[in-house]
Parts: sequence; structure tokens; C-alpha cells
Amino acid sequence: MIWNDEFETLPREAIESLQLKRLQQTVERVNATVPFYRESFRKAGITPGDIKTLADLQKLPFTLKQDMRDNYPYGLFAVPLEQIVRIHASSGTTGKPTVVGYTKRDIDTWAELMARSFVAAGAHKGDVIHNAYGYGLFTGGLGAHYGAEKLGASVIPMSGGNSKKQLMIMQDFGSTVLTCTPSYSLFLAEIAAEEGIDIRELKLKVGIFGAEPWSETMRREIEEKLNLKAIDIYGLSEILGPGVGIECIEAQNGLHIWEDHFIPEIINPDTGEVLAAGEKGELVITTITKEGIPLIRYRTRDITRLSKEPCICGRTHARLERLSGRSDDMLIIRGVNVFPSQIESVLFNIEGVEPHYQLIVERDGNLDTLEVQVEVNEQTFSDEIKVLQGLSSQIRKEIKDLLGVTCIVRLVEPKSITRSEGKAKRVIDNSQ
Ligand code: DLL
Repeated sequence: MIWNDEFETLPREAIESLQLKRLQQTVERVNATVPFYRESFRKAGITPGDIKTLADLQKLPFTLKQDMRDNYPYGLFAVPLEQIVRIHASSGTTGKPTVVGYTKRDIDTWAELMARSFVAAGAHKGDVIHNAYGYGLFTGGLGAHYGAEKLGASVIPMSGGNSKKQLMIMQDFGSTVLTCTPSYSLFLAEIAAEEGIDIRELKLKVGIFGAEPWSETMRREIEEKLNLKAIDIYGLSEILGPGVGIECIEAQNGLHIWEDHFIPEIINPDTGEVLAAGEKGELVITTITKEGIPLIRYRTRDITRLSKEPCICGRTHARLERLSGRSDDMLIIRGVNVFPSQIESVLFNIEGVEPHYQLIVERDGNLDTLEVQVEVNEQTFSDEIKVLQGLSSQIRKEIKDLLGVTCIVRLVEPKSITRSEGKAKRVIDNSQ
């Protein structure tokens, strides 16, 4: 099923001519209304009239998260505040949050893209959508909510937390679709087991999980534990919120990015050079329909690759490969680059290990050391020391063989790693 047949299956040439038209309008508009862009185009020696083809996008300067911080809170808005009907902000661990504003039309666009995303994930009118993304400044809750209403489904605005109640509601209200972070879905499965609820017997058929990196092995774990199809959804508040891209249930292979609203590019994060199709690098997104805060060539810091190969679902929009993580979260351990999600995929393939882990980076003299803390199941935990030692050397060896990183493995008691109701904290970096 496709929500918006007209736009989701446009032939590539039609997508590109629409993109060019919308890009030209966006560049004109930000040049006229946002002093930051006027100045950055001037410095780059570019005028809106120079954008004659899609390739000319590469002439435009990037926009960085720092530019949003420097223009805090409303400096990058392209419309007067009277036209802004909603404000969200991304958490960020340090300093001020990044602030985004939506006009009435932006909210409608967002709902449309989330409705498309729900349908791509296999949801439809008549579904009971249990929305456990947080409501608030975070875009997850309200973004999914408006999309679910637009779809015509029955949405339960749970927000995060209060896990026992979540389970009771899912059971009693017959929830068929679960939306939350992948890590929270596993936490819910764990609480269900403690409460004697067989979560596999609930009516859930699809889970729409995103807002944090997760691996293919974690997907299998979730699908098995919750007895549903787990679909990957991507988004970021700067660009929209959830619904920038989503996997289709037919292929579960790459996230369709809605190209009639966004132009994706992949760049080499070190040089800024645009990479050829299929190469892995940093995702850069230009918004071409947003009114409140249009962004030109926004550097997401997210690492992925882009494919324009046709998809079996019939949608023609390009696909992003499952995101490996943010370049900021990439660990460099004694010269080896590694993403937490790569370590995750090793861990979750090992018998006796639970899907809860944390990575601790310490500095030892001039060298960084990595400790992998991972929970083992009750049965393994009560095994003899020898068994546990064998398990930790197996993990150490597999991480070394597959990723080339030497680490210290610490097996910890079941349920000793802090659970998260939103984005999981996977890395504790004490090396700075
Ligand atoms: O996390 C929006 C969202 C809400 C997406 C609900 C999906 C579902 P921010 O808080 O601004 O917005 O965080 C955005 O989260 O740049 C990625 O690094 C990461 N991220 C989001 N989705 C995925 C995903 C929301 N599916 C940042 N896989 C992004 C990997 C993801 N990372």
C-alpha cells in the first residue's frame, strides 16, 4: 500500500525537475529573508540565479549545527514569529538546544510525510497506534501523533515512561502498532516478562523504531522477542523530526527518503567533497518545501550511503542504508574507527548475552582504552567462573577479528545497565 501514489512513485526525471524548481524557490526565499544565508551566499560569491541545475547545489555552502547555535533561538527562521505555530528543540548534551519552528503548512507537510511513513511500514486506518515516543520539545511524540491522525488511525498518546502502564494499555486497548526507540521496545519486553505478560501474544504487528542507531542483529532480537515486524525510521529535528525517511515493510532494506521534500547528498566528512552514488559518508540534507526554517545543505553528521536502485515496493524515492551512527559518536580506539552499533551487532550474535550494553572509553596515558560492559542472562551468570571467562574471551576475540579493536570485556549482572525510556546512552567517554 502507498499513501500518496502520485508523489511516492514519481519517475526519477520528474522527481529531479520538481527538486530543481523547489530548490530554486528555497534559495531565493532564504536569500531574501534570512540574513545568515544572504551573508553566506555573498561570501561564497553565489546568487540565487546561479542555481540552474541540481548539480549547482554543490556550489552552496554547508549549514552546520553550530550555525543554528550561533543564531539561537530564532535567527535562522525565514518567516516572522507570527507565522510559527509550533516550536521544538533538540536536546543536545551540551550548551543550548537547537531550535526549530514550523508554520501551519510545515505541520501539514510533516503529518503527510509521517502518514506516508506509517503506510510504508505497513500501518493503516483502523490500526491502534501506541505512541511511546516522548511528547514535548523532542519531535518524536508529536511528529508521530499528527501523522497517525492524518492516516486516520486511532492514536494512543502514551509518551515515554511508566512501562507497566504502557503494557496494560497495550493489552487492554489492543494496540497493533508500537512507536518508540528500539532500546525502549526491548525494555518493554523485559518488563512484560517480569509481569508475567506474554508480549508475543499482544496484537502488535509492527513496531516503528528510530531516533537512535540500532543494528540488524538488534532488529532480529526485537522481532523475535515482540513478535512483530520492526521498521527503521529516521529523522532529525533540524530537518523535520521523525519521517524524513523510513523503510518499507516489503523490502526492509534501506530507508526511503522523501525526495519531493528533501535533497540528500553524501559527502566526505573531512573534505566536504560530494561522493559518488553508493559511497559511504556523511548525509547532507537540503529542505525544499519547509517555510519556518529551511536549511541549505545541512550537515547531519549521520553516516550512511545512498541508493537510487529501484525498490520492490514501487516507491521511486532513494534509499538510505541503515545509519551506522553519528560521526561524533564514532570511537577512535588506538587509531581504529568503530561505531557502537558495530560492537552491538557482534554482541547480539553471541549466545548467553542480553541486548543491553554500554561502552566505556578511558584514557590510559596517551592511549584510549575501550571497555565493553554487557549483561549476561541469569543462567549464564550463575555458571562457573570458567564458563564466564570463556564467554568474555570469545566476545573479545570476535570484536578483535571483526572490527580490529582490542577491548576489555566485562560481563555484568542481568538488569544492571540503566534502561532508557528514550534514546539509550551507549557510550560513556571518560577520556576527555
Ligand atoms: O530523533 C527524531 C526522530 C524521532 C526520529 C523519532 C525517529 C523517530 P533528534 O532528537 O533531533 O530527532 O535526533 C536526531 O538521531 O541525527 C541521528 O543521529 C539519530 N537518529 C534518528 N533516527 C535514527 C535511526 C529525532 N533510525 C538524530 N537510526 C539523528 C540511527 C537515528 N540514528
